[in-house]
Amino acid sequence: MPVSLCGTWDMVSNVNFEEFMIALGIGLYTRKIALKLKLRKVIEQVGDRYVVKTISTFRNYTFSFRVNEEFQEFTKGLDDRHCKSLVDWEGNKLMCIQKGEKKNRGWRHWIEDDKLHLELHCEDQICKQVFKRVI
Ligand code: YOG
Repeated sequence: MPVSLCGTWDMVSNVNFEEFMIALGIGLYTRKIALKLKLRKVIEQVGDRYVVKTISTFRNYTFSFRVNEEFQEFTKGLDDRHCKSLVDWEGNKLMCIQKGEKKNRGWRHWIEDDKLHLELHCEDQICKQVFKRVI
């Protein structure tokens, strides 16, 4: 059983976020706002269902899933696209494939050095975010 991702986590670094947003087709004005945000992740697990909340002063995004069960995801307030999303463990990494209009889209979460790591990818861009535990 991999180490738990559950908890409240605050962003400490965000590398290549702008290029990732460009790959998603996010407009300039929204990108400028988004780049200044310090995101918070709240990850909860109830039974085999996970809830991942991404929280900011600008917008929030909540995604809920069961591991290894395909879901319809609507990325409301992000790029507003519909995807067929599948989350599964890949060793110690929780990984999501988001099938839809954008090629090679998805993310990976894992714990390393007591930090929560997130790699978001879309087309040829990878954004790397690191979060530290709150409390
Ligand atoms: O997380 O899907 O943890 O769902 C990436 C934003 C900015 C909106 C954050 C508000 C992608 C404008 C969510 C951001 C850029 C920019 C706070 C990543 C799109 C639009 C909500 C994500 C996964 C993994 C869980």
